Amino acid sequence: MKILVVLPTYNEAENIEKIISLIRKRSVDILIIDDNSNDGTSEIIKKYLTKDDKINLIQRPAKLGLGTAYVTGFKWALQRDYQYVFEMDADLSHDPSDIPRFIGKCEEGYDLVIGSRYTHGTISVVGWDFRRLLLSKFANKYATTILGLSFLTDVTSGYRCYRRTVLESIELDKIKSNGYAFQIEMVYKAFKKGFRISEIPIIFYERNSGSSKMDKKIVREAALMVWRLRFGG
Ligand SMILES: Nc1nc2c(ncn2[C@@H]2O[C@H](COP(=O)(O)OP(=O)(O)OP(=O)(O)O)[C@@H](O)[C@H]2O)c(=O)[nH]1
Ligand SMILES: [Mg+2]
Repeated sequence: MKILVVLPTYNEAENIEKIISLIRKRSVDILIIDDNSNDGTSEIIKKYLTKDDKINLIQRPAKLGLGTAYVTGFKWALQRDYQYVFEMDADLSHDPSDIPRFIGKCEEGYDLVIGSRYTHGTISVVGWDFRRLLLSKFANKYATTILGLSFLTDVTSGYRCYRRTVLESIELDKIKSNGYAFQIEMVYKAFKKGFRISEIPIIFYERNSGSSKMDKKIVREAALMVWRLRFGG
């Protein structure tokens, strides 16, 4: 079974070695999409490229956003024979030892499995203040209610596993959003196409090192995008 983790990076020099080694322990391939990080991230990655042919790198000329990074990675995966494609953050917020549980859930017959921080009414986030938690919980409630996805608890989660057929069916060039909105848009499109979607519980650890790329613009984009998706704009 061929599995790929797409790992977008922007200034993750402090985290990249650790995350690469944790993922490779799981014997899955990695594709890193680095957006011209200026902290030496790509130089570190290049050391691995010569040693391990399961690690791949696409370098883009500038910070072009998370959404287009994933679309680039998905297309790369589809040109090859990967059956499952993961999204994962490079800042150690997502634990690669969860990978087998995602695959197990897919094997039960699900096409998209989301790693949720909020299953069964619990909150498994380490390191967020109350404001950030509230924003995330509210964003999820808002999006799932408007889009008819109330059977899901975490549609903004960036830790997930797609069966190949999902990525083949979604018109990746038509994806409009980039930040959190990208995660919501992908689940909604998979749902609209009739794919089976499920969640597994994960623990999310807020980054210890490096800097956040979250900002108000990303939140605004998500709030508006939900309505565009709902009314097909
Ligand atoms: N290639 C690429 N990667 C990005 C871009 N923006 C963010 N990333 C990466 O996407 C992942 C998630 O970004 P984060 O900055 O952690 O965003 P977040 O998780 O919403 O916010 P934090 O609270 O800071 O963790 C990380 O691996 C980033 O390095 C981008 O424009 N291009
Ligand atoms: Mg993060």
